[in-house]
Amino acid sequence: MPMKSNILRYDWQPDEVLTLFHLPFADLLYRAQTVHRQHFDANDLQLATLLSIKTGRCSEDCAYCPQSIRHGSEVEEHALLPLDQVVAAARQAQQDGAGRFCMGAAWRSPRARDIQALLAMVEAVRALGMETCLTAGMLNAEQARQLRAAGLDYYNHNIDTSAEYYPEIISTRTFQDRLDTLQVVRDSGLKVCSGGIVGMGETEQDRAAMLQTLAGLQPHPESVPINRLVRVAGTPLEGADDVDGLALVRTIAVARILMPASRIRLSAGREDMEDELQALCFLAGANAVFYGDHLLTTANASVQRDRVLFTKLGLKTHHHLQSQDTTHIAKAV
Ligand code: SAM
Ligand code: DTB
Ligand code: SF4
Repeated sequence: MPMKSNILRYDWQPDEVLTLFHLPFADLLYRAQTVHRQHFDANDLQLATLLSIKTGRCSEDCAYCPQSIRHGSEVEEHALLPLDQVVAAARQAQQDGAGRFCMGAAWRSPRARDIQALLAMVEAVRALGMETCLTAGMLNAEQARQLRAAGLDYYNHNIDTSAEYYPEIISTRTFQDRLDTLQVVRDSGLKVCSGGIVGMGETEQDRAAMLQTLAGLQPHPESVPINRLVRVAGTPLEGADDVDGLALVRTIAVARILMPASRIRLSAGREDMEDELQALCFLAGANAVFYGDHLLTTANASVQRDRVLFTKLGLKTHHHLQSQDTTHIAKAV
């Protein structure tokens, strides 16, 4: 395969993506590192802190998720948080060094009155000088437009897995519903954050197909979270098999090669990863993480531990405001 370094492609074919997955490990990492360094400072790590602004009692049946009302997981349920609590959490995240604040709500989609409250949260967090991200389920065009106008930078909406495997994981909505919301988000001028999960019993072919779908979006999602399944008691996937760490590294490397100018986020699952595995993920092209002691309902690698790790690896974690976004540079070449 020729090295098409600076050209962003949207037409990766399944056999090409699988060929990448099957490269010798050193060749795959070299290739991922090479494109990574063409588009980013390879020692730079973007930090985003998550807050669950509405927790539990979700009508959807996503097999991985402890917040579904259909599963027996125990989560600390709460309705939409008041504005002051959200702003206080954002301020704390900023003091801890996060540049982006991601608000997550356990909804199939927001209702009209929820949107008003969300707009106020976005405005207040943006006013702190942080980048804002929201994940709140399916959106219509008007909702996306309003959120954009309030200063929302990113909307997260994961495709989670391949189109083929999706019905095994979620029955209450379709893969096409996900793609439709991603299109609405893109059309509104919001930046797109979309990725998926490894460790749900999917095949390598499913991982390849998931990445191919993401890389077929034009433009590519600016952020691509790769989560390793957090197996939560009470969910149908609580007993899922372990994911081979090197298979996770390969998934990240292929994501980096397919979407060279996107932030690839090593997302859920870091709490029980050794430093060495995380370092390999960064070498493979991951250049963003969730930072903070909690994800949404589960624990993240602690801030204290992360600070030690980032120092050991010499990672630079200064704030990334919009002006430092390099996507436009990549597109211009
Ligand atoms: N309800 C909205 C939705 O589904 O789009 C937003 C919140 S939902 C919790 C956001 C994402 O978190 C999911 O799409 C999934 O990728 C990820 N996620 C949820 N539970 C997870 C788990 N146990 N392990 C890894 N990722 C998980
Ligand atoms: C993403 O891809 N992962 C985050 C964020 N986007 C919203 C969520 C991870 C959730 C892990 C399980 C939990 O804490 O509930
Ligand atoms: Fe609800 Fe989102 Fe969890 Fe699915 S992933 S059950 S939509 S909170």
